[in-house]
Amino acid sequence: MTTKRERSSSLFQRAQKTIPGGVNSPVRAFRSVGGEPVFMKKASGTYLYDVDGNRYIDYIASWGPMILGHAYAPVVEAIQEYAAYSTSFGTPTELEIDMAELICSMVPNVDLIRMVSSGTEACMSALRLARGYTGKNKLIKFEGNYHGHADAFLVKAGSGLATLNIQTVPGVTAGAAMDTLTCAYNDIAAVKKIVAAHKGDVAAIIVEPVAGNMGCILPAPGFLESLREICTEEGIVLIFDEVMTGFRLAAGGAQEYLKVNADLVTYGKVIGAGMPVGAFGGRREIMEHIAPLGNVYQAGTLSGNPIAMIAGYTLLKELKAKPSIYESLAAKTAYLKTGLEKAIADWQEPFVINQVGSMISVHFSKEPVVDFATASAANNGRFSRFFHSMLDRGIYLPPSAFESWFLNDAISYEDLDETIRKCGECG
Ligand code: KE4
Repeated sequence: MTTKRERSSSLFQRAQKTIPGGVNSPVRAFRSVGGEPVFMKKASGTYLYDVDGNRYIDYIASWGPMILGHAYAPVVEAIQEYAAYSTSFGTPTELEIDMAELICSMVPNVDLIRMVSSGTEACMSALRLARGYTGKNKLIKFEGNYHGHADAFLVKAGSGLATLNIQTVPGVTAGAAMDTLTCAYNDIAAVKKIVAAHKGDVAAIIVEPVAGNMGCILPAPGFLESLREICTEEGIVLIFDEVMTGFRLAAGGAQEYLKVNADLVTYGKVIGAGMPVGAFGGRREIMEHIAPLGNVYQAGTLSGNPIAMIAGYTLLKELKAKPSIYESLAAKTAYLKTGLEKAIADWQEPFVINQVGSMISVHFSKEPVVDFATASAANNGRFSRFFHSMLDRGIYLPPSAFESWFLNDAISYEDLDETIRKCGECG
């Protein structure tokens, strides 16, 4: 079965003449699954519509933001209204206070929060703050975790680097990488060993509390709690990178869902409702080191942009007002998992499905997928064939085995049944 995508194909040829690889972010390029990326024209609810008029049930949700579905009316109307007041001032606005107060009312353990324009900026700034606050240099991150493309994080990172199998990134100097130490995700013994080997030098441990950049991988029981203990004992800043999990696993994100508090938390994706927004926040005693209060400099022309603020604020208010959305999303995702397990079991091929809340991923692996090594050892060529079989049937999955799928609450059980039925055809 093939779906006609001639206009997408011609746009991709044209795009490559002026945009590196024809895309503005590498994971969109289909490099690991093969074939040509699909150019979308519009989307509504849970459906994407490409430039050739094909409809897809969406399991990428713009890599997370579109948690209530595309073209969500209250968000669209708010953007339309506020765009008429100007799209940026370069001055403080009341909207930024409203947004900060709303976030601080939703998430635990954040006294002060600074808005930025991407998850990368949020994580980069949080790391600089942790180093400035502690006066220490080393960072511990986990293989397969992705915290955006700032130099310090491009060491054994997930997402596009795993997808493209980029081991070392040209342009990241030895100086930039030398302070980044890595451990396997879920390997707390390795963390203890590396902390002991660098006693007194570790400024921060940054972790995806639920990993979403090597597929969806859950923290092992006690993993996050042990990180918390180690950081408290050693005076290390624990940073939860909640760019994916924030406002997705629960209104209070992973800190609420998993009941472990970090010292700093970064946000992105859902917080902007599809507009460019990131944020980092945490306890006052740490955040007070950020300029202009302190000397840890961080800035941004469009940080707190009014259109981005009203979009994110409108969406977060909906999520705060209706926490039942999270039960609905988790139930739909669990239903999908059960259906996919039944459908794929008939193929007589090894596979595992990881799922937590509205994050899920399928791995053609004989063993549990619990870290980057087991995610990499899976039959990811089989995933590529699965991806295209589903795409040709109108189901849009993330174009990489190293990504989590994301459900939006506009999806119906009929859509889920259609997805499960079509998965059964892909064996
Ligand atoms: P951005 O700079 O892309 O807004 O956020 C970086 C980031 C930070 N932390 C986590 C946990 C993230 O997942 C991300 C970005 N995620 C990828 C998808 N896995 C974004 C997609 C892309 O690179 O185009």
